[in-house]
Amino acid sequence: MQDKVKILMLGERSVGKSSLLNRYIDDKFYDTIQATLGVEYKQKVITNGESQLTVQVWDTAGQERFRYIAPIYYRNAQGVPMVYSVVDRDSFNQVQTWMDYLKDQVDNQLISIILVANKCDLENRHVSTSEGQELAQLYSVRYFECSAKTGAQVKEMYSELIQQILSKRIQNNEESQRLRNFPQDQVDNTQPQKCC
Ligand SMILES: Nc1nc2c(ncn2[C@@H]2O[C@H](COP(=O)(O)OP(=O)(O)OP(=O)(O)O)[C@@H](O)[C@H]2O)c(=O)[nH]1
Ligand SMILES: [Mg+2]
Repeated sequence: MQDKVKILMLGERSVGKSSLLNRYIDDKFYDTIQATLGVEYKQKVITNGESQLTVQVWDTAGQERFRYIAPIYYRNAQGVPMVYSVVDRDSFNQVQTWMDYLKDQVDNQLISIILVANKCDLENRHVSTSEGQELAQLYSVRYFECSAKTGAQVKEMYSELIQQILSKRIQNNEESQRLRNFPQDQVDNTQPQKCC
């Protein structure tokens, strides 16, 4: 059976979620692209060491009117590029809302998140590198500056996310294995002792 990871693109409208996905999956960029309506996905198979991995990237709509469709698609998501645009201050300010929303839908321990500053090819920046780095530190996540247009750091960002997902999966498997192997008498010892 082929192994699979599920990635979910999140962030405000027009920040370039679909464009990052298109760059990663098809290595294409479009100056004119339709806003995403609802949810759709694309996937590709990559070689990971000796095994093959299907990377499924789900794309969501940033427009507010679609926001409440998405939660069922959040389920089983293992990684999220949380995207804002460096030329759109509001999209940066809205990251907090998206993070809160995500945390309401998924188990924090099971999901890997990367903060993505997109459209870095543009010169009229409204959000600086240090502001992005500080926000990433606040959430304890990695920070990438990307451009879907030039392709800068796009592959690297997805690769880092996939590595984080796979490491987390190993950690969680080891943890559940450890708990399964934990001797019953030791489990009982953790119960509070009655004094009388
Ligand atoms: N210069 C530049 N333009 C970009 C970049 N990424 C996306 N764009 C442009 O920004 C616009 C919006 O891109 P989309 O990929 O549709 O944004 P989205 O986040 O998917 O938007 P919704 O589907 O509405 O949520 C399009 O005109 C893209 O061509 C980038 O890295 N650099
Ligand atoms: Mg889109």
